[in-house]
Amino acid sequence: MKLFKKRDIVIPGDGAAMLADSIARIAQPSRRAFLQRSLTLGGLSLLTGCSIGDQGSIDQALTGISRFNDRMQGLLFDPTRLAPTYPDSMITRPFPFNAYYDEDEIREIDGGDWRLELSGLVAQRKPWTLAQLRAMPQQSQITRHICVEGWSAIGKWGGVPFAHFLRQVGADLSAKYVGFKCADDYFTSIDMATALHPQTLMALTYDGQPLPPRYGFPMKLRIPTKLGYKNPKHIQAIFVTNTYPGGYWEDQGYNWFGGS
Ligand SMILES: Nc1nc2c(c(=O)[nH]1)N[C@H]1C(S)=C(S)[C@@H](COP(=O)(O)O)O[C@H]1N2
Ligand SMILES: [Mo]
Repeated sequence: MKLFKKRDIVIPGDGAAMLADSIARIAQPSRRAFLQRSLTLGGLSLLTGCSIGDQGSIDQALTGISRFNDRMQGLLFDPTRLAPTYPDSMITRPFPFNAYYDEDEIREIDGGDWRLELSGLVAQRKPWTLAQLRAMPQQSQITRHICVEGWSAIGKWGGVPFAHFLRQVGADLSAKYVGFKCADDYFTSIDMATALHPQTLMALTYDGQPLPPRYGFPMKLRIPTKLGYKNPKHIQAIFVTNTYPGGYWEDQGYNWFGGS
């Protein structure tokens, strides 16, 4: 495994455990048995061609396993299954801040100057202003955010259903990936099925107020079916592509799918 910056972080769930978990949830016994048979460690090393001789090939094999896990998780993803929602009384106050830097480095973005840029497999690439996004249909939900660093918290986000936005701009909905570039140089990407999930929001508000800088002003993606690092804050650009875009933490070993 590679060394991580700043903090010691464990790959979420570890690939095999996550797969075991997913397998356990599969209803059909025949399919479950097939996966169990094919997902022994030996099987995985055959799949990836891992020779346990040197660090480079182990890294490569682990990356291979993680890509394999991504594909399995993509296959197991149920686009209609909703993440749990909670009552107002369960909101975590104060909601935690987290980023790859400390609070004194939180980016202050001018909402008036800000433009959301679009690129890639999108028909209408005109940049969007904050006012234009605020004029679109909004939805609000109280969901749990789970960070791989070992904490979770319940919060309330409101904004534009991302599926609605992607349709509006004529995104190629058959493309594989949607990528995000953030004002703090963070970046990540998600699978199209998750982008179109009914609870995936372009969040403009937190707890009924415009998103504060700490939580990603002016806009973040709130994806309650995915782990914290797959929820980009301070989004500046969105692109649709069939070329694997990776992500800030994903490129350092975090599992790319990062969700359920
Ligand atoms: N732009 C940006 N987005 C980001 C991050 C970041 O460092 N920069 N960190 C991610 C991680 S690991 C977590 S847990 C959440 C934290 O969001 P919060 O500050 O609203 O709790 O943001 C995610 N999105
Ligand atoms: Mo996180």
